[in-house]
Amino acid sequence: MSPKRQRESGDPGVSVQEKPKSRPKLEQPKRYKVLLHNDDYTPREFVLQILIYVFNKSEADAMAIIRHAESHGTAVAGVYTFEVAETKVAEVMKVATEAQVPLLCTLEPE
Ligand code: TYC
Repeated sequence: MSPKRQRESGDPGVSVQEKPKSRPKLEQPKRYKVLLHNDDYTPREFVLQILIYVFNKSEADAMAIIRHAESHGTAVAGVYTFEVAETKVAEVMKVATEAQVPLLCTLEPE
């Protein structure tokens, strides 16, 4: 006998899951700031290219971030989920190491 016919005949053999009244509350994933640390040796042009190509900033936004890092010591290059933030940090540290500049990039919870 098909499940449909069983239900029509009042046979409780097939149970139908009731729709939940409300969705379970899903936590928003924690976000992390990726910080660029100022130093006296990394060329501005190098930091500018990183902000444009790794963090997808416009040239004007990138320059504002550089100025912020230079006057405050650090600046937020972007805010991401942990995995994305970690990947950005690794990318920056890789190109900085390859270019032999002391640029430091870290992450911290938002
Ligand atoms: N202060 C560096 C210079 O004058 C440029 C720079 C900016 C380096 C921001 C790092 O996070 C940084 N060449």
